[in-house]
Amino acid sequence: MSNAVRTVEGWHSQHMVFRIDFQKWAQWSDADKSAAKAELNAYLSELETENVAEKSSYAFYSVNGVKGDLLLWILQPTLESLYEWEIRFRKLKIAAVLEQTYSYTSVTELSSYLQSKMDSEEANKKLYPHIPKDRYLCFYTMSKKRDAGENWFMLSMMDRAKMMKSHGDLGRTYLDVLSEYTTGGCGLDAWEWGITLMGNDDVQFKKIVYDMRFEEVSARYGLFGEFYVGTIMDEALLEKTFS
Ligand code: 76R
Repeated sequence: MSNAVRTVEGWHSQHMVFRIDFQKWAQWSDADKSAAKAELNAYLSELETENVAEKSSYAFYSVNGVKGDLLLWILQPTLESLYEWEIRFRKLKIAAVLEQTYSYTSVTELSSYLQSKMDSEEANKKLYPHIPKDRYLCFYTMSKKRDAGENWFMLSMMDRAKMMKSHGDLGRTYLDVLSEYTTGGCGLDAWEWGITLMGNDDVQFKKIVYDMRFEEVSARYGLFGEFYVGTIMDEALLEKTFS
């Protein structure tokens, strides 16, 4: 019998990070700036229309620090439609002042560590999420260790399930202050998973990630990529950013 964990996949997911060239933007005429902002807003409202109809979902946030300034997360039913939205964004006028600094391609995922919950309402919400408009977002990638003597993938299903149960139990204590979305990138991108946390108190991101470091599954087997954290790009922040 295979030792592999069964997974169920939902929507395709693309996290994209862009840096804004403010010097270049400052040289644009007011007319060009307005046209570019209007076109970006039209693009975002199309995403919002699909989101409201629950055909897909998305999130648009700022990014603090040197890794970029904007994070656009798009969830779509297929790889093809994901690509279409991606290139449409990159063809927007405003893209002339954006440099893409990161992307992560993955798929929303549920694993059979959840056994009984695989086709529940809760499972559907994870596979086809309606991304909330929370004030803050934190995104990062992770993989699990495959070292000699410490290889997650060589453990028995029972050992992994036990650790994942404990992981889930800790995770659930945070559900009143944040929501978490796991997307799987095995075979699609460099890291095995993308973790997106959303909430209205950014300090809770630090708390959950720190708490989880003491959980065996993260403490012993977790490997992490960069962390991207930022604030929702609502109309006011968009206006401030591109003023
Ligand atoms: O018993 C259960 O219900 C477990 C459900 C569950 C699974 C299967 C679960 C719950 N997670 C699962 C899988 Mn998770 N999760 C992370 C991180 O920073 C770190 O140390 C780890 C990053 C966070 C913060 C988090 C939060 N989870 C996974 C997987 C795939 C593992 C695999 O297949 O091997 C990864 C990589 C991962 C990582 N997890 C929860 C949370 C939270 C808040 C919960 C409970 C809430 C919920 O079910 O929505």
